[in-house]
Amino acid sequence: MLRHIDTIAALATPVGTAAIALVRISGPEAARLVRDIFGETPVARLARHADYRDVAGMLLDDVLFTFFAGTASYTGEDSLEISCHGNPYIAQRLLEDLLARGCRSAGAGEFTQRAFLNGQMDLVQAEAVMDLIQARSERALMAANRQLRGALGRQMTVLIDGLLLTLARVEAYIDFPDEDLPLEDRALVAEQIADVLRGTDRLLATSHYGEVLRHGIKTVIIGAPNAGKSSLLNRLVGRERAIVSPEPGTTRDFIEEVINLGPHCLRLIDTAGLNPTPGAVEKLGIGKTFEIAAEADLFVVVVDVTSPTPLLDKVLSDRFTVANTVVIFNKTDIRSPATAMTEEFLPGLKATVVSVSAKSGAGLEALRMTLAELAEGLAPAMGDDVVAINARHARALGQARADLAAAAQKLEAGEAAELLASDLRGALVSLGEISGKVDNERMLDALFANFCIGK
Ligand SMILES: Nc1nc2c(ncn2[C@@H]2O[C@H](COP(=O)(O)OP(=O)(O)O)[C@@H](O)[C@H]2O)c(=O)[nH]1
Ligand SMILES: [Mg+2]
Repeated sequence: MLRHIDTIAALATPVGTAAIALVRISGPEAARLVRDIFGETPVARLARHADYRDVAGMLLDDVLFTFFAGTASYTGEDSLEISCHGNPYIAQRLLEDLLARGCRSAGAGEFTQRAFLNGQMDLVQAEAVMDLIQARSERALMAANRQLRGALGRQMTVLIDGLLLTLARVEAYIDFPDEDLPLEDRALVAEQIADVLRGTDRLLATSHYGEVLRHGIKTVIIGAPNAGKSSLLNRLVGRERAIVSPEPGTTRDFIEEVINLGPHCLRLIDTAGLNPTPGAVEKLGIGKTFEIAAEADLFVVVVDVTSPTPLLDKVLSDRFTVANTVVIFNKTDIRSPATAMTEEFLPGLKATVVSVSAKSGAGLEALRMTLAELAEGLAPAMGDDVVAINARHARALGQARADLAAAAQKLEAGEAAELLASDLRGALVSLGEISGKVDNERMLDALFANFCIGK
């Protein structure tokens, strides 16, 4: 086990927003600090009520502290948690006092980094902690909890074990250069490699959903100028977020807001209206609309029923499907939509149509339900052990995939076992990086730097 010689301290709660603040300390000096500050012999996992006096003897606060011994702590080393009153000034004074007593300020994610380095969790679980802190929807929370409890780790173990078995079989022939891999072994190895490839692909296929869970479902609101896109965004967000104006072309920049619908989190993006004869600034906005639409998960197409809508550009409408698009007939407080309207404006599109009035709020609930259903459809059907990988996992899996494919090809071409083994070993290294069998210190530092201070 790695030993950290310094003891770190940090505030683990948001400053100034809570009644109680938690100051966290981890490292070899934790037990001494209990004795020095509170004059008590540390007893593990026992909450103690005490006065906090600084080194100069000044009474700072009335606190609750808990000591955690050795591996029975989050970080895997002696730790101390002090709950003080949630006054940023008090918390600051406590932290300053702890520094005066020999602690050092913790870096971002340093507690979790220590937990990882001390073997309390693997890298995938450490990332799950970050996902938990940042989860904005029930689905994201569920996925993070599953990952924290080892769901992805288990699937990685299956892949790695399969690959180790294959490698062992191939390596057995390396020492006998005269002997080729016998035909029956060849078939078996080919089958095993294909198996690992399938597993790798299954995980890689969750990458986009992972993105959706971590950052929200990218939902773009598009339509002609003045169709009521900004009004609709405001309705869905529940406040006046975007400027609404009778003057067409008001929204030139992009307004992004996060909303929750049932267990889902949507990132709503209000775009510049698709004006067929735009001015210069408007043109820039429209270009950006196309860029955003190219990566969108869901489309909300707004049609103003009171005025003819220009046909949407084919580049856009080609991306619309029943599964990703809802067509809104807006301003129904003024006029009822003609039934032939969708066919007229979006020929051939079989998407759900919802009539609303962004002005009165009529139809908004139906729209929310439709959006929630579309969001539900984005989740991969994977049963209980659903995992959703992140960008780092996807990179490593992609590398492993390339090595595995190369190995399969070499096997097919009858190349030497040694060359085959080298590819398989490469794949093994890449898969190992996911749970953290890595010696790349810089990569680890970068990863934990994404955490917040105190975690
Ligand atoms: N009567 C009525 N007016 C609406 C409705 N939705 C939007 N408007 C009006 O239409 C104009 C353009 O709305 P806005 O949301 O800025 O449209 P955008 O250009 O598509 O973002 C504004 O004057 C809104 O008040 C609606 O449902 N009913
Ligand atoms: Mg607008």
